Amino acid sequence: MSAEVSLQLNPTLSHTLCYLGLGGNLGHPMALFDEVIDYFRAHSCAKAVRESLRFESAPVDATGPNYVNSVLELMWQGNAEQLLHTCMAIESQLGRVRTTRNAPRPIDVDVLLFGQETVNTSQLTVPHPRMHLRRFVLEPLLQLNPEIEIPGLGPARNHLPGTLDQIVKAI
Ligand code: PH2
Ligand code: MG
Ligand code: MG
Repeated sequence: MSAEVSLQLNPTLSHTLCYLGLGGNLGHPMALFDEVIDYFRAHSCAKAVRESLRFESAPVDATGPNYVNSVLELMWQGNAEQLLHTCMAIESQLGRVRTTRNAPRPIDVDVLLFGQETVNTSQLTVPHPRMHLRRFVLEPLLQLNPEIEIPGLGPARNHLPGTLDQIVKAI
């Protein structure tokens, strides 16, 4: 049996508690969020998938229609790069075409936290470098886990007061 096959069959390979940021401001983001959740619930490397409430907010550092945002919590069996590639795969499956940075998009799936690991590769930075500055991330994240820590930045809840000038509305 190849190493890859034996790894896939090993039920004890540990899972990591991860948080993903969902966002979208074109078309029907709510319907696409449902599809992202179905996709992760059906994925053999994911378990215990939970979504926060959804929030509407004005674009931050961007232009265009208001965004819908939420956070997904899941246990992921694999590494951070595999999770990133899975997020990118579902984004393109749902019709995301990358143009310019922060351009309006139907769906954005970002890796916010991968356990308490930090990742710095050309493709991926974890924790997400701006998550502690964005109320549309902190509100849903703290709803799922009020005690969550951001590696290097301490408890996420300590960063919320600095974002309260950003208006978010639960929908
Ligand atoms: N995403 C961005 C830029 N600005 N603003 C809001 N409100 N929500 C987002 O998801 C968002 C944003 C780039 O990913
Ligand atoms: Mg993204
Ligand atoms: Mg993003």
